[in-house]
Amino acid sequence: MTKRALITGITGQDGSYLAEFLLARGYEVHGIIRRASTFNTSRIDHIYQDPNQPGSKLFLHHGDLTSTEWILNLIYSLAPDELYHLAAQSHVKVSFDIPEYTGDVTGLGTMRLLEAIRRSGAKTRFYQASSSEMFGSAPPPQCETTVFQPRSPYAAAKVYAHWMTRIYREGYNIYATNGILFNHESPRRGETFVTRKITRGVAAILAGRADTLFLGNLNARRDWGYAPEYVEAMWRMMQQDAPDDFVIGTGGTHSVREFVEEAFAYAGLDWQKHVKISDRYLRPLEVDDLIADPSKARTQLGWESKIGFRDLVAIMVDADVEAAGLAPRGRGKAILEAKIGGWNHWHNSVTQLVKAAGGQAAQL
Ligand code: NDP
Ligand code: GDR
Repeated sequence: MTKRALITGITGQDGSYLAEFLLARGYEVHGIIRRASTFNTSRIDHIYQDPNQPGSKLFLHHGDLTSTEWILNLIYSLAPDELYHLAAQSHVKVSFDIPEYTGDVTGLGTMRLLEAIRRSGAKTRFYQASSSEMFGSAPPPQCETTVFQPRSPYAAAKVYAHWMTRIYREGYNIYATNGILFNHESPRRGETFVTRKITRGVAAILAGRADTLFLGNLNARRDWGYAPEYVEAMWRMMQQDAPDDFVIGTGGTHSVREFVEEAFAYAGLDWQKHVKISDRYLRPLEVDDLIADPSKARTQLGWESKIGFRDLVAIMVDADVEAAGLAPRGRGKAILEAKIGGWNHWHNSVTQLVKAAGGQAAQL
């Protein structure tokens, strides 16, 4: 029987990869998009299907996490087998600027969905996009039992959502799983997250369109992985007999400075000639070092990351260089072809990036 999935945040990095992944497995996929005066679907345009055509498997619905009017109806009428809740105000720095909105969307938004499942009585399995940011200042490596010490309004909102997921699991017997994912990146990463900002900056410098890249704290360390692999982990969690919590990451860590060095060196550039520090990108509080201990995911889900740090940098630089209209070095593309199957749609993602490249400002 065809399985039906509902994805919040389908227009984001993870939502777009997850939609591709589920469609490739024969799912009927429903996604929530926000009404906007301009198109906000560039990450999923390549998989769009006309819902009027027989055999369509992808359906989009308008909704916003700040309200409940759409949720109950949708859960009642669709009764999805699996609900992947990925939508959030997901930028940590921005959460210091708009803490109330972040709490509403990232925290309360999760409760609104869980409550709709409870009230509808649907047998929907629920996935919560929890985050390594919840660990905050807890010393690495971090695993499922590490105590959360959040360091931002975003992280605090995620801790609330994480615990509400457990409360609905244990209190109401709802299949509700938390995936505690460490940073994962790709050519589809939002342009204001540091990895993508760096790889776009490298491409703009190579293309002669910029000379300087302004960044904040270069000392922070993160466990960076490749996003398409992480959406497979989400799906694997939802196929377990019982709901649970899982940490997903590579088990390695690198500083922002190392990412900068690697990206510029791969492109044949000297980073010290181009990178400057701006206070604008510093945060009131910082998370210094995150390293996943993904042992549980390895043994229970059979999941392990295949793309390492240097490969990730090469993939992202190649994509942005190609999007800037230049010939990429090609190691990144070759790695994808060798290590990953066909479902990550490299060419489509790059085509969309080329279209989107027209003059977007990366300096938030
Ligand atoms: P993105 O920022 O790329 O995407 C966020 C999605 O949420 C977009 O589709 C966005 O819609 C949607 N959204 C934002 N606000 C609302 C709202 N009020 N109502 C409805 N939809 C909304 O995030 P990622 O894909 O990178 O991450 C997916 C999830 O995983 C997020 O919850 C994030 O916090 C979490 N996470 C991410 C990690 C990472 O490294 N990427 C690591 C750990 C957790 P629109 O396109 O209209 O803006
Ligand atoms: P993060 O990702 O906060 O880890 O949250 P981000 O890429 O924004 O920052 C990573 C580190 O880089 C430092 N940094 C800068 N960051 C940005 N955005 N811009 C800069 O110019 C810059 N210079 C240095 C930051 O201070 C930080 O230490 C991401 C998001 O996807 C969350 O939604 C997710 O939950 C976590 O990853 C896991």
